[in-house]
Amino acid sequence: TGPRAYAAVDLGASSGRVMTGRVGRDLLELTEAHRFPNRPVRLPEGLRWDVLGLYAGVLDGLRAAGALCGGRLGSVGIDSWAVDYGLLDADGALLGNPVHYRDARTEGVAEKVWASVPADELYAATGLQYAPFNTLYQLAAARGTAQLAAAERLLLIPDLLAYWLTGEQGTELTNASTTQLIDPRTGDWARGVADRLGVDLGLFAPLRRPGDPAGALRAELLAELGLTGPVPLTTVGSHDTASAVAAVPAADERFAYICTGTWSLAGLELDAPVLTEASRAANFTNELGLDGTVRHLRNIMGLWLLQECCRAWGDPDLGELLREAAGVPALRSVVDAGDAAFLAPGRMPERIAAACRDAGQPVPESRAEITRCILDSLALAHRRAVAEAQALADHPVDVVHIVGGGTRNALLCQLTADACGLPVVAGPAEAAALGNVLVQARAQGLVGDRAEMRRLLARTQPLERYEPRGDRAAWRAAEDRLAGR
Ligand code: LFR
Repeated sequence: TGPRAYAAVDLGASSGRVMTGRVGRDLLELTEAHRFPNRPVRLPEGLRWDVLGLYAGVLDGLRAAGALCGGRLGSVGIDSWAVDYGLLDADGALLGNPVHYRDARTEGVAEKVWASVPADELYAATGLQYAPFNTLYQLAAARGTAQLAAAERLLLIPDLLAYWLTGEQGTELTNASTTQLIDPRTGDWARGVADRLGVDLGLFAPLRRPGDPAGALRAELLAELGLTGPVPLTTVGSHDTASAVAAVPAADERFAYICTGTWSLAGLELDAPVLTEASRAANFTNELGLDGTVRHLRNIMGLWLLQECCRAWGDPDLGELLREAAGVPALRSVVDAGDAAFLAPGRMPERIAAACRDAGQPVPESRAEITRCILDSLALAHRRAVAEAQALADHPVDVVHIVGGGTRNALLCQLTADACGLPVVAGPAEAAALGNVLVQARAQGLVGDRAEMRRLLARTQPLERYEPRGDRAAWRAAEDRLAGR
């Protein structure tokens, strides 16, 4: 068979995109069909996603994707950020706007949950890091609300969009593993945890796995979108990080990855979860990936820190800002880029300055200095996560793969290589969309196993290599300074 075209819907925290991917024997080509902003909205009751706006963007995107390939799409796959969900009533209608994971409703909730199931037992059963936004804590925060009481169904964001496109409901496993209601050893629900916390697992639609069929576009949509039917939906790694890691172009298993974008997700791909007390104390998570793999990683605040500063500064030219930052002396002040104190939006330059002041370091003042502080801090957090992951999982690596939007930030890639003392291979930038497309192509027999997917990526995608430079002692000293050693 010749090459086939697939549509990948990939929703990020600040924008959504629909890409067409053409896949053949030696071909893997991605074209952006449509990109649209994802702007959270602050309502009196809190921070919400504009999910109808996103759905409209997806429809526009599918129309544009179809136009790029003569109306013939081999299939469609959807991925997005994790943990968030929409609730449906008994008629299948959406109840309210999905709550944004950066909303403040989960403040102080974890402590209440731990009073019923202690944090160490939760980790042993689910392998999930503590993050205030895990779906489990969101559900605990929603307890007693009229909306949750009326809900008959909970669909994670990609599953909600898939439902609107197809009329069929399911719960995709890689994303479900971020709810803190899945046992990473079995890939099935952690029923004990749900029972003890009074979570009704009946809210969830049946589990489905990457590669599983997920229905087909509703007939009414085909005409509206100019598509020739039937157009199947394929379940992909619907957690964007699962799709991104599937698209890491690694040659063997001795690699660490950093998925960069709004977040930096830094860690390892493993065959089994690491559920030790040391892993819990280091706040490493065990999320599920393709084919029973586990992502043992740490969430680092990522380029969110810089995005929020840029927003506060009225969106200056990023290229220029990065050039200036490259000229600022290295490692003058660093902040803990893993600190949940940076989770909420707003006043980011002031918060970063305050963190430096509190730690007795020089306070960055100019935009270039603050930018440099952020990039140094991210590289330092990458270094720590890559080192700790190897120790916790007893899994040494020779190379760090950076994928996602941060690959376009050459300074960040070079600093990460320097900090880790390892070569960095950067690319592809659109890893989540590529992983999404490849799983669809694999479901239709166009590519083989994960290793073959990775070989195809390495053969076809432009990659940039950064060798470690400079003095690692400076990074060690900055790490000690931050740890108060
Ligand atoms: C990245 C990501 C992370 C998840 C965070 C919140 O886009 O999916 O993996 O921890 O968003 O959902």
